[in-house]
Amino acid sequence: MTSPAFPAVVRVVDSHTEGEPTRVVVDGWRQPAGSTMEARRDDLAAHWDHLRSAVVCEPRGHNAMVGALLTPPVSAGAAAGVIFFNNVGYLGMCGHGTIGVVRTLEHLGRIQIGQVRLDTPVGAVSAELAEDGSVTIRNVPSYCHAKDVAVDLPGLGRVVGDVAYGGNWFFLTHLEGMDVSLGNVDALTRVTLAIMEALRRQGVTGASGAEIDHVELAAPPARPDADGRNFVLCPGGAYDRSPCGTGTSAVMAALHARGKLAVGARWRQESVTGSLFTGWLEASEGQLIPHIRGMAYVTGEATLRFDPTDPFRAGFTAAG
Ligand code: PYC
Repeated sequence: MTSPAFPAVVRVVDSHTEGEPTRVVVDGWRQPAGSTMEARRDDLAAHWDHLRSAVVCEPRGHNAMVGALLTPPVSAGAAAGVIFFNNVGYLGMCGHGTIGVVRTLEHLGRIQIGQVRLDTPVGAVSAELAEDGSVTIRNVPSYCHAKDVAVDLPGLGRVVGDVAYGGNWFFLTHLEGMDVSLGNVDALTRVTLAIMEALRRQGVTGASGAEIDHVELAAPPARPDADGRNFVLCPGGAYDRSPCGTGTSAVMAALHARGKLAVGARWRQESVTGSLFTGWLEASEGQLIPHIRGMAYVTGEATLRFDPTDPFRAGFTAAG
């Protein structure tokens, strides 16, 4: 067996968006082949998956780290393409990651205050970087696919929730009396993993059989300036430290489908860490376009090395 190829070094810029980390690859990683972002993501998965795990998993990263590979754009007017990935695979879109990418591009001097468009495997997203450093993303169209879907958890009983799309597929539910706080993340992780397994066992999917790979629990807010608090389990078993951009998009689409959130009305989503995104829906050509506003902060720049004698140079994760 030939060992996988590694570049000499990969340069990254780290940031966090309302608590959730993003590691943007800015140099060193050979560009994936393909003329669409989907084809490029598939090329990465087929030929460079060892680099995905090397960059975001231990010992260089950890299970909650989301990576973002910048590529040349595929559509006119876009500043760059971006492929998001995590400890187990690839994300269609990533809201907190997009906010992190925008702040990183500003940090690198590649963009200024104002509008920027990025291509992703699930479509183009635009973002506005404001003077105060906040970033507002205009996400891909979102919708509620199915309401009141029941899943049975062994030993825990029946859980009912909505299946909604916000750039990734979500099962949105709440568990009466569940403490949605940082002190309870082990129990929250256990129960949301059980829900994820039950969805798979019972064949509950998004549109066209798409896998539901995020589970979101809603709870009353702890902050006086928030409308709801959440706990979001991501693919790979880590929880989102931010309020989750694609999750907030899915929640707003589901609330709208229930007549509980009007187009344009603000939805202030608090995370399990107490951070906040502000979102709203725009109606455009029969579709609901979520807008999500939050803050990201650059936390570091690093040059990653891949010693050929290192047995862990491709990274490792307990999740995969
Ligand atoms: O902000 O959309 C998001 C996200 C997805 C997974 C982690 N963060």
